[in-house]
This record gives sequence, C-alpha cells and structure tokens, in this order.
Amino acid sequence: MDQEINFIEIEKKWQQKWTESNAHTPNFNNLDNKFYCLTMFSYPSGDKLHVGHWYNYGPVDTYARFKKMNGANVFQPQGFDSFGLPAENYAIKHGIHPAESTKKNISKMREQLQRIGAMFDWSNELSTSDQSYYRWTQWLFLQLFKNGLAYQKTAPVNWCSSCATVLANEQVKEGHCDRCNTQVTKRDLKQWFFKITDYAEELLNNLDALDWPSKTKHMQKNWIGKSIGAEIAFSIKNNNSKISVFTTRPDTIYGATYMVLAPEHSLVEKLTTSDNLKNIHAYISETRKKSEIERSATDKEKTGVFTGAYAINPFNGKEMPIWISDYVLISYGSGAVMAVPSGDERDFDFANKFDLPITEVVSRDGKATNSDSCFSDYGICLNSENLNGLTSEAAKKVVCDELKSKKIGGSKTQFRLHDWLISRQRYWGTPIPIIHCDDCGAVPVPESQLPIQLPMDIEFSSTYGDDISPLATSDTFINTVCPNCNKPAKRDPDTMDTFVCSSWYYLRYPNAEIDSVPFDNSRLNWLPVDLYVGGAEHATMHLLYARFITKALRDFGYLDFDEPFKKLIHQGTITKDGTKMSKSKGNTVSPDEFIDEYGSDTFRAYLMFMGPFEEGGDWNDKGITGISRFLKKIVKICNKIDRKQSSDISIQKLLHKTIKSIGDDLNQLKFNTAISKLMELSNVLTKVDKIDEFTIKSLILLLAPITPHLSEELWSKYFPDSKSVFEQAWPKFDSSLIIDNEIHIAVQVNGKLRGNILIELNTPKDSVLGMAKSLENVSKYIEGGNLVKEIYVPNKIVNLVIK
Ligand code: ANZ
Ligand code: ZN
Repeated sequence: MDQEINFIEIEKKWQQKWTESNAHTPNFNNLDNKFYCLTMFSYPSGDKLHVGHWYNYGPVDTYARFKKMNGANVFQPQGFDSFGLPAENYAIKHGIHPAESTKKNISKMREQLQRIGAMFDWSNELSTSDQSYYRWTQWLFLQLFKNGLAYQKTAPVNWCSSCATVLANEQVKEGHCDRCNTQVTKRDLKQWFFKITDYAEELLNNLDALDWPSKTKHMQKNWIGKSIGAEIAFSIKNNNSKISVFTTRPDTIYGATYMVLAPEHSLVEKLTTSDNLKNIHAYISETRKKSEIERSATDKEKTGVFTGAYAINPFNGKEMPIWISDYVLISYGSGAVMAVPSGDERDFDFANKFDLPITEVVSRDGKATNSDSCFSDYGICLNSENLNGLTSEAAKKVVCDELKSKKIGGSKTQFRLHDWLISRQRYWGTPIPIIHCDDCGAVPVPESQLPIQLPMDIEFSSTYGDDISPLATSDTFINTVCPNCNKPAKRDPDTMDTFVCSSWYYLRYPNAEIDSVPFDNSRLNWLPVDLYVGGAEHATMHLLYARFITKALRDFGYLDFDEPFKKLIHQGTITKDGTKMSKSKGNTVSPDEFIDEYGSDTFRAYLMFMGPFEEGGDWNDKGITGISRFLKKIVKICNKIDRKQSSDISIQKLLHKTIKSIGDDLNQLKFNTAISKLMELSNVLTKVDKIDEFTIKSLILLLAPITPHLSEELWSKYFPDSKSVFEQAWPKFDSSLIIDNEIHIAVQVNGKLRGNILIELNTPKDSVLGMAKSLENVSKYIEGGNLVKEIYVPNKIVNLVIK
C-alpha cells in the first residue's frame, strides 16, 4: 500500500467533505449533552490571522472534537467583531469605505479560518456590522432605555484630539490614547451611559460560583471595588451648601482636620474666596491635563490650593480649611474627602507639605504614640471624646448611628465601578436608535423601524468640525421627524462602543439564522456558553459587560439564566522574541506559509506542543519539522496493520495506559502532554513489525482531535466501512491492564527493612512469606534467632518478628 500522504491535498478534501455533509452544524433540537464551545471572535483587520489567533482557535477545536467523540453535541460558531475604529481610520487615510475594507478582510479571514479545519458551524456565522446583527444591538439599546438602564448625562470625558473622539477610561493608557498615544485631555459632552452600577453587587457576588481563572475573578472584584463606610455631610462656614464625603473610616472623624475637594467639584467655584480664585483656576487647568492614574499615584509630590473657605467638623465643631487637590478624584465617591492626616498616607503627606494640623485618633493600644508617622490600621480610639477606648470597628458603628440621628449621613457602600459610557463620536459603529425632539426630548425609535441604517454618504475626514460626530454631517441621516409629535427632529449622531456589539453576540450565534427576533426561546436553551476561551486582556471590560447584559436581559424577562459563561479559560500569549505578537508591535507571524508547506494539522499539533495551553510561549519555527516527522511516522505505523495479529501484552498495557492518560490530559486541555504521550506510544510501535487492528484503531482515534484531517484520512483508509472518525466513540481503556500486576513488597525483620521481593499481585500469603524468608539478608536472622510471628499485609509488606 502507498505510504505517502499529501497533507495539503487531504486537508482540502476533508474540509470539503465535512462541509458537504454539514458535519459541523449541531442538532439544535437535541439538548442532551449540548456543548456550546465559544472562542472570542476576532476583529477583521487587514493583517489577517496571525499565529496568536491560530493558537486560540486550533487547540480549542481539538478540545471540541474530543468532547464530540465523547458524546457531546457540539456547537462551535465563528464570526467577526467588525465595527470599530481601525477600519474608519483606514478610510480616513486611504479613502476606502469601512464597509468595503471590512468585507474584504472578512472574506480573507474566513478563508484562513476554514483552513484550520475546525468544527465551525458556518451556517450561523455573524458579523456585528451587518444590518441583520446591528438591528438587534439597537433593539438591545432600546430595552435598556425603556428599563431605565440607558441614560444621557453631561460628563467630563476623555478626549483624544488626534482621533477626534471621546475615549472610555479603559482606552486611556497612562494618560495617553490607547490607539495613537496622543495625550488625553478632558472635555464636557452629553454622553450615553449604561447603568452597569445597578448590578455592581450581583456582579461581585456571583463571581465566586463561576468556573473561571481566579486571577480574572480577582481582577473583576477589584474593578467593581466595593467599599463599606459612611457618608457624611459637612456644613460650611458662612455658606448654605454642604460638602458630602465618602469615608471608609468614620471612626477617625475627630482626626479630620481639613477637607479636600476634587478640582472639578461643583462647589469649588461657589466656595472660593475672591483672593484665591486666580490660583484655584490655574490649578484646575493644570489638573485637566492629568490622567486619573497619574493623579492617584501615591509616591508623587502632593500639590493643592486653599479655597479660603472652611467646613465645620460636626463632631467637635472645629473649623476645617477647605483645599482642592488632584489626589481627590471627581469620579469616586462624592469627589470630596474629609482629610485625616494621622490615618491616611496621602492626607499625611499633604498636611506635612502645607502645614495643616495632625491629630492622632487611632493607635494599636489606644495610648498616644506621638510618633511622626501615620497609622492606617484598625486599633483603639484616642483623642476622640466618646469614642475613646473603643475599637475602630465599634467606633464606626457609634459614629454611623450618630450621623443618622443628626440627619447628616450614615453608613454607605461605595463601588469603584462606573456606569458604562457607550457613545462614540465615530462613524463605523451601531447608530444609537434615539431621536432628539425639541418638544419631546430623547424619543426611542419604534422597534418596527429598526434597523436605523448607517448612512453611506459620509466624507471621511480626521475632523468633523463642530459636529464632532461624522453621522451629523449626513443631512439625510440626521434630519428626521419625531415619532411622537411628527415635528422635525434630529437623530442621535453617535454610535455605540463596539463592546456593546460583543456584549451579547453569544446569545445571537445559535439564533443567527433567525430574522424575526434577536433570539428564539428554543435556541436560548443552548445557553449559557459551556466553555469560553479568549485572551486574559478581556478580564474586566468585555467579560464584565457581557455579564451585565445577561443579567439585565434576564430581568427584562428574556433570559432565565444569570451568567453567560459557565467555564472560562484564557489561552496563553504567543510572543515573538519575548514581546506579545500584535500588529502594533509589528512582530506578527503569518500561519499561511507554514500551512502551505506542512499543512494545517502539522501546524496545529506544533502549536499545541509548544507548551501548556494556558501559558503560551515564544514562537519559533524550529520544532515544526519534528512534529512533521512524528506525523509521518504515524502514517507508517498504520501501514503495519495486520488484522490477524493479536497484540503483545506489553503493547496492550502501554496502549491502555496511553488511552487513559490522553483522555485525562485532553479533558484538562493539556494538549502538549497528550501529544508527548502519543509520541511515546509511536516510538514503541515503530519498532514493531506487525500491529494488531485494535491498536491501530485506537491510535487513529486518539490522534483524531489533534490532527483531524490526517486521522479522518487514515480512518477512511483502514476502516472504510464505518462513518467519519468523529462519529466514533472515544476509545475505552481496560483498567485491569493499566494496573501493573507486578509489585515490589518490602520485607522487614523486627520493623527494620531488610530486603525487597517482586511478586505478582495477589500472590497467596504462603508463597510470599516463603519468598521473603529465603532472602539471604533475611534468612540469616531467622537462623540466628527464633521466628515468633509472621505478618503479611497483602500486596504491601512482610514483617517477621524474631526473638
Ligand atoms: C477618611 C479616612 C481616614 C480615609 C483614614 C481613609 C483612611 P477606598 O477604600 O478605596 O474606598 N476617598 C474618598 N473619596 C475619594 C476620592 N474621590 N478621591 C480620592 N480619595 C477618596 O477608599 C476610601 C477612602 O479614600 C475614603 O476614606 C477617603 O479617605 C478616600 F484613616 O476618609 B478616607
Ligand atoms: Zn416630538
């Protein structure tokens, strides 16, 4: 029989056959053993798929195929996150319409994805920039709007002057635009927000029960940032306004010797005395240039300006000078703090710099230490009148009760999580389905009018003048009539953050063929996603937004589950010479040349062999020839099949052990170790002349998830009467063959080890004792003494007692 297999040819052949037989569309009506296996979809950029993408899709498909052979009804969809800034920037630079460049990139990427030969169900493909998809993203917006979870608010937003757009906090990296690195400034704009903060508590509480990497759960916890403390309203000398603060340490109230407002705080203008105004204004404009991260760095020299005004400490009546400083952030709590320099590092530094009073109010044992440092732990109160001698914990409660009875505050829980700013002043995104009417305000577009189509008559430019939003430059788009009163009105000119598109796409996949509704109840039974795989960089934004949207839709009555992704895994990062492979670093490696040379199976197996899946590794192509040799060796081994042959016991044992351990490994997505076990087996089989049918059959089955095309080819060649290799059951191991039936037994004399014997499992007691006693190092003791007791713990130990 011909030994050579042309990998490239058979891959094409099997991909075609799988497509023709619809092999990768699950039976949606059969929910038993449903397995929804999702890898994060990709952005269709002009750079196509690189090795890093492959590393996500190839190994996960191996896992999905393994599940299928173990009886799962697998759904593994694929699609494109196709709205977003890069296509638009490309349009501005090269004059190619985003719709056109995106379409081109998608078809190229689809081709590349198809060459993986994964079990992608292309009949449920989606692209977020298709009307058939974004129509439902608009529908989602309307549901949030109707339920009070989408609202507009004027807010200081991050502004990138180069991209001419507002950026989300997450898109600002160390004060600079994530995309173009321009320094970010602040600007006031009316923006749309989603009220994710309504779900802060649940988003936090449900984390524990998720089968997610603990590091990711931890990051979400910090991002949500729950703090328990108190809210206190301070009155102001000669002024009717009140300053509200959030503090985690109400027990330190007697140590609050001054106040600090964020420079952006609305009271700053009202409170500042005329002689301080100039300084204050200068400081405010300095602050606007700084990012929150710079501002909250603890090691930076404190700066600030006195307003000339005073607040009153409600507990001791003392006057507290009111300052502004950039270390207080407008976005957290109420944007103001009661400063306790003896208990808070930042306040301590600030007080020292500006010579403000410091009162010690907590110490380890309640005695004054008069030390020149700050004590931020819990302890016992001092210099605090009725709180003296109380633990911090007890004092907190007393202060909160008092605040409540004085009607100036009480206990309060604060979250670091902000509402999600979703409007973007960009073109290539989902238009916001709202119409602004002078009389009726913000009116939702009736659902029957969806989709609100993205206009095509836009002149792409790096700035759009005062309009800010590209959509505002299209007269036909922007001018409409109010659905309420029929008067002329204007459409919302903004588009949605692309994270809105990806916040619900997992719901759409099993429904992608259905036009009349975003999702159908029977198809929703395919949710939640059983396994979700993607990069760790999505730990906070995407993964938090998706959880929020699931919970919101559940509360609107559309879903009956709480969490979208049952199990989450982050694939490791593929680096090139130590840096993450990415377009911006210019160090991407295309998989295409390797696939052209070795074929997709070899490439996939090589990627999986590089290292543990969740750790990734540094790309180099040196080892790929080794994998190629290994696969060719398997082809030769299969050729040695002899159906009359019955297999040698030692080969049987090795085979069954291999079946067991590859099953264990693949179950845990340990692809690299699974492959090395296959290599060990093939090394042994290479040395054998004739190999029995069961061994060959098992070998092909074990290989199937790892190199799907090759295995399908070998299967069809040696077992031509049966269906696809992926319709076969995963091989079962015989546990009696796995246990080694020869074991070493320790032989003791009076409790001391004197020797070892090799016995067959469950050898009768008398023979074991006989063998033990005949050991030279044992018999000499028996001869020199009196054997009084013989103890045998079956299959474990012999102990002889001699007097
Ligand atoms: C008085 C105090 C005394 C504080 C003390 C701490 C220690 P977390 O734990 O992160 O919630 N704070 C409140 N709002 C702030 C803002 N907008 N910008 C900067 N700092 C702010 O931190 C809560 C603590 O951070 C609050 O408790 C407040 O300082 C400060 F011994 O109040 B504390
Ligand atoms: Zn109207």
